[in-house]
Amino acid sequence: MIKFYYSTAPNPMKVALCLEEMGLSYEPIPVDTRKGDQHAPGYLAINPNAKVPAIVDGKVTMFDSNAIVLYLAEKTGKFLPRTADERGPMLSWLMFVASGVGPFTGQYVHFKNYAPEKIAYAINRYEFEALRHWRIVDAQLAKNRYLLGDIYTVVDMALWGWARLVPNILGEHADKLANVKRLVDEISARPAAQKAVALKDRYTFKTEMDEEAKRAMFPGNYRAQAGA
Ligand SMILES: N[C@@H](CCC(=O)N[C@@H](CS)C(=O)NCC(=O)O)C(=O)O
Repeated sequence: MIKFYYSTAPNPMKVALCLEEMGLSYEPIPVDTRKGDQHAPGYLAINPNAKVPAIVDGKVTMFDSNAIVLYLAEKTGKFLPRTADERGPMLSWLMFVASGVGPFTGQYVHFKNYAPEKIAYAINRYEFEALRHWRIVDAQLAKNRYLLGDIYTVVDMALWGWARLVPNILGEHADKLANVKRLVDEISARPAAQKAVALKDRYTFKTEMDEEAKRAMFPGNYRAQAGA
């Protein structure tokens, strides 16, 4: 049984969707990042990056969501492209989600909602870059039902983690991303997605963004006090 270290945040949710879509049995283990569970020595031995998700599958220990989804697809042989020629584009889109869509959207959320000072330059840069990435995704989905064409793959699952939050994050800009919305609606209606979302009912994660949560999630803000 795969041990799945999760919260309900975007990166763990893409792995939850994959586990459910692939019919893999797993034990969900909550990591309450607003309480600082990600910094516990036992968890750092699994994920030295102190983030969620992570998995332990027998002798295999993994962190970083997009690496995990690719591992699960290759392990099961499911939700992969059909031909060797399609593997290249699959890697491009998966890495684009991993290194572009997710981080720029995440930084936009950070500077807009959580940064202790509202820095117009940072908010503008990350809003622009997040939107630019989502428009590229939307254009690809205007041409194709799924990111890789006519088949639903792990790349769509990786995108869904963030895509389901686009209306909350991008506000009125989301209205112009009709193809992203179409894909999210389709995936979210799948039984696997509903089971993934239902993970939120198994454990009550801390919601307050209080001092403890800020210290756990934004340790860089406390460098002077820590002497780091
Ligand atoms: N590149 C990592 C990023 C993981 C990540 O940033 N996870 C967030 C939740 S979406 C997290 O653990 N946040 C808590 C923290 O930063 O302390 C991945 O894709 O798994």
